[in-house]
Amino acid sequence: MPLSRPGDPANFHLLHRVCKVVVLLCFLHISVTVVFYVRSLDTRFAFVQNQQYHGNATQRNQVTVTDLNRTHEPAEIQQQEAREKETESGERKLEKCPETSPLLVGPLRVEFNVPVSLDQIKRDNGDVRLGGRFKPRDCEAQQKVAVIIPFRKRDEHLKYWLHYLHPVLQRQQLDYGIYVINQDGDEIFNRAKLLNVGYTEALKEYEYECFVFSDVDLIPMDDRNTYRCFSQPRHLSVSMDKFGFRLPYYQYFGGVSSMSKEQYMKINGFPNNYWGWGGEDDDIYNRLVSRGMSISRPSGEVGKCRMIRHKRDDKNEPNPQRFDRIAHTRETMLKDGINSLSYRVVNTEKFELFTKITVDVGKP
Ligand SMILES: *[C@@H]1O[C@H](CO)[C@@H](O)[C@H](O)[C@H]1NC(C)=O
Ligand SMILES: *[C@@H]1O[C@H](CO)[C@@H](O)[C@H](O)[C@H]1NC(C)=O
Ligand SMILES: [Mn+2]
Repeated sequence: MPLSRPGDPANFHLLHRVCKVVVLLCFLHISVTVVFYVRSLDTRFAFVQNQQYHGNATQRNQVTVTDLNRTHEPAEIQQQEAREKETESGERKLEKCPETSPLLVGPLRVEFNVPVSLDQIKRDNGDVRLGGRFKPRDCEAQQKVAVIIPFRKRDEHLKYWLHYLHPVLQRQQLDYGIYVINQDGDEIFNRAKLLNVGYTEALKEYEYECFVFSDVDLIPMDDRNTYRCFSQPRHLSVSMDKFGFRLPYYQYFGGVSSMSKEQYMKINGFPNNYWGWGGEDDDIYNRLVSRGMSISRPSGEVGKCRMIRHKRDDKNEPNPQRFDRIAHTRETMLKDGINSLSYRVVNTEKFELFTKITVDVGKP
């Protein structure tokens, strides 16, 4: 085959085609950049949008979450821990656990048709200590995590939760404790206030640096969805079966979420005056955004989870004031939150698999 020389028309033709491809690639690159830029604007101005709608989820665009893989690494937390370690008087200095636990197995089978027994769960989780505490034996956990579960009369759900979550949290090599915050009495339910109580009570017990807030009926379907904190507040229940394994709307922050102590303090904790169902999670979202934070999420695949089907509880009717409330988060958050929290602990019980704190949170 004769080699073509530079001036050859065939050669020129080839060059032409190469140029075309390059231009096409550039165009593709720009489009992708623009799409991502618009997406980030969307997050930043979501606060405003949020105030403009009075319907909820169902009317809004559904967002697939496969492209929301923004795993912000908790650099500050790690650095701080490293510093703390230096100053420790080291008797038994364990090495830090790896950033990603080698014990993870990925997707999990989650079912609610076979009943589980507490005795069996205890036998399966022999390393869990009184009050639902655990830390890895062979390494020092990356984070100390308090898991807070707002609760009332859902013992069946709690059993499933303990059955599925204890093994997962242990494989994630966390230094964790489980706090079930039980609303005393039969007044209307107040989820966010119970979360504030959980935060406060857990901190009295141990130097937790990360808080995971979880509904009792939500079970992750993949153990790579680590129940810990990130450099931004994290939404963990991103693809629930209830919503067809999608986010119901981009600003959704309900179900399971996590926040470091610093992130939580930055927003003055959660609102105390959302009585009944709905809106409190949107209020929390507004708080985050108004303090310049954004949501971090696992991918839609890793963030899959199942909700135990149930009827709406008594005394948890939709809160008619919720739309009005979330429209004023920016003003109310300064005086309503962890700085205005008041409650009375009725009873603290240490069970083998969890700590149950029964609390009187008052009424509207
Ligand atoms: C998400 O990010 C991690 C770490 O960068 C990567 O290993 C993983 O493959 C990504 N997953 C998806 C679905 O993009
Ligand atoms: C909107 O719906 C979501 C999902 O059901 C819920 O968590 C949230 O509280 C609702 N917000 C309002 C304002 O009703
Ligand atoms: Mn539910």
